[in-house]
Amino acid sequence: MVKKITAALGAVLLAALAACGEGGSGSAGAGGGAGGGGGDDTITMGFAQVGAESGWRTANTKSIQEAAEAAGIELKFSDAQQRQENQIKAIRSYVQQKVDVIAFSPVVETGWDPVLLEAKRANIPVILTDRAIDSEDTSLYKTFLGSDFVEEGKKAGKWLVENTTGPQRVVELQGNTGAAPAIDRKKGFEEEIGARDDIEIVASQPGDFTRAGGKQVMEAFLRSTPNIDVVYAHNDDMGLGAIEAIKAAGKVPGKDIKIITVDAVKAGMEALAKGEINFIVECNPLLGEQLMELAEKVVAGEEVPTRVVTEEGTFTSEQAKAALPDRKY
Ligand code: GYE
Repeated sequence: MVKKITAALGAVLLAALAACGEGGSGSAGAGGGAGGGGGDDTITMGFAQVGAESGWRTANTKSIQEAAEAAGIELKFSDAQQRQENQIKAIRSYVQQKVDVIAFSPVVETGWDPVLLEAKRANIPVILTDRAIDSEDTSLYKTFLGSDFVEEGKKAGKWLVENTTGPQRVVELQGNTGAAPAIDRKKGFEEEIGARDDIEIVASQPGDFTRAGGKQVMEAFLRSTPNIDVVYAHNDDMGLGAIEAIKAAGKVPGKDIKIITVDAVKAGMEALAKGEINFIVECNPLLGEQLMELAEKVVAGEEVPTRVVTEEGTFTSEQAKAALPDRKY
């Protein structure tokens, strides 16, 4: 019974997609029929993911895979293990396979022009999700769906400015070097703490957005940098790694050393509820549904906004306790 309903729903979706395709001029790629037996109008998307470095990324991947399935879009998925050369290879192979649309989350901001030019020449539209690229040629992609990372950094800095008094010595755990969220979260934070001349970033190093990276860098900071008051971590995972290092050094996270992070994934929210993290800026990984909607439009040759910003908030410890029971990731 359930199977039948699912099949019927699938058929309706396919019919709807077919109807969309008819009027439009843009079924550019010849990806139709590539496996899946979905008929000629099934959209095929090649998605080049950054990796599986964090809780955020895991939730993001799941969201994309589930949304593709729900929309009847055939997804070709690759994991670049945080290496740009792997992402470039994946994109190039999607061009060769003549997918209908390519989406990716660029691990770093620069160095994409040549491979995106190949996609453009093959008439395959590209959608950036989550992270932006730094290129003068905005014709290389149709739209960018994701958060405003400068804004996130500002929210983190503002909390520190408004919720502490007296000198604050901050250590910063950055995301991977050259990534949009690492660059922008640093920038936004620095802008806000500029309001107080007694807040100072005394050390700043990349921890690659991983728990192990955050722990390792924090251990080094604790050895080399005296009197640390605050950790600003560009994501929850690095903050969680820092908690381990702080405890191992005999200090109390959230009390002896305050911790501010970005993301608000479940493990981060649990640490916030316990008071081990003091403040989290939300970054929403559930981009799948919006991405599939954009993909359908772009493939049909419809206009889409060049920038779609995700809406998000912030959490204190009390707010984390209230939000946790309904948290999906
Ligand atoms: O904050 C971090 C992940 O690009 C927004 O990447 C994403 C960031 C996220 O590894 O946890």
